[in-house]
Amino acid sequence: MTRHFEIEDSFISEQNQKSKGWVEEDFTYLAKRLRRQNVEIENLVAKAASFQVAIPSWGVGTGGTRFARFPGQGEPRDIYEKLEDCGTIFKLVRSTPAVSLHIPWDRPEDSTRLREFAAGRGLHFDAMNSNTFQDQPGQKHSYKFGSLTHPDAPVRAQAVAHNLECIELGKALGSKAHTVWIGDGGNFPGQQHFRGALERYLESMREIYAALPDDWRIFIEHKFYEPAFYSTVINDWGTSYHCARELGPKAFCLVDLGHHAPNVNIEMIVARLIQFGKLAGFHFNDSKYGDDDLDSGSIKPFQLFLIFNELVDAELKQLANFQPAYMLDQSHNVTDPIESLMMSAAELVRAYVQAHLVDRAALTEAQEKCDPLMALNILKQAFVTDVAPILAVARERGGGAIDPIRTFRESGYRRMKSEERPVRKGASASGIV
Ligand code: RM4
Ligand code: MN
Ligand code: MN
Repeated sequence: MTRHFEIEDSFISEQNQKSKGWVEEDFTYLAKRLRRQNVEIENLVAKAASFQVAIPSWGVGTGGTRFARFPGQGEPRDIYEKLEDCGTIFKLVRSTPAVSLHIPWDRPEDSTRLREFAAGRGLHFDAMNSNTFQDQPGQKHSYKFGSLTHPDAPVRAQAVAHNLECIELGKALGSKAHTVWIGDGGNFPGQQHFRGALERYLESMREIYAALPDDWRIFIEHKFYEPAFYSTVINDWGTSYHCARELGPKAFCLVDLGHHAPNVNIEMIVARLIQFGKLAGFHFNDSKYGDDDLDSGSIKPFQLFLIFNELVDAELKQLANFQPAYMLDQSHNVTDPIESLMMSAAELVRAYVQAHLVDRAALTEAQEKCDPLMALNILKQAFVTDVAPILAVARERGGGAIDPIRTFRESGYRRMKSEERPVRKGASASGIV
């Protein structure tokens, strides 16, 4: 294979030299400030360095809406090129060593080769994702009226078989989890028998669950609407929780931030799932109206912080069954996907570090003394602390970029890729449309 352009480590450290001055100054100042609060900055740097979030293979391609897709220059054309981009993100931000695959969008022809290709870039594979919300060329039965919950047994069997294939592929790739999101639901009142559809879901999922290796987990992803506009079979966390309990100890509930009605208290859903030992993890994104798949932290950063506040509280208390899997699930329609993913990963680390800044003893005291103003104040103090120097130092010490976006732009990566990756005739990038 011809050698493809990569951002060299030496280039990253050259770029870092340019920012070293302000980082050191700001870091020293922040260390002093935090010491006044009895917080040791090095502990927060260690937390920042430990945070990991998976990149979805489909996220590095340009997304689109149901109206149009505006392809970017030099976007990846196959899974190997997608992994190249994931490797670049990892190199610059250091918090994204895992990739989550969507099947069949990114079905590998040769799993061993793909695994080696990924490992060569320091990457491994996180949860698998099945797709029974679209018909694939040559597929026998259509999912137009459902997949795992379809009234016809052969359609359900086909959807189950697809999920089993995902697990098989995942085993070969070293994955340890399988995420199931279905588009099943109804567009009109009366279209579906609500209880019947959920019964069929459980029946199908039991077959999939039975095929899980012992050390795997299965993640149920709920969504309140879309593509079905009247009702969805797995519409909310309550339904998801019921199903996870019915299935057994390897089944957990996954929270995609965009899958709730506007204004829903998502941090509370997170707390409930943690309390019940059934939180699978997250698909991070942000939204204003629905499943907008906007960049994490771009619309409601305080909500993101409050979610991490729950996560960090559980982490510090070392709660049972608390092992959240993190993935970004975004559609980059008007930005460079690499830049969006880098910035989003940093937003998550920011919220995580800020949540570690919450004075938990003081918060408990305010709660016990029924002092809402002080409780809010404690959270706000953590939320408004600018932890940017901590994130920059954690990245730099790990060999990443102090300023990932600027370093990426200066490297000319996208320009080089647009030469290496001329548009293939008739090819359309698969992914969220
Ligand atoms: C869905 C859901 C799934 C994702 C698809 C592409 O809305 O978020 O997780 O795989 O979109
Ligand atoms: Mn999702
Ligand atoms: Mn979604």
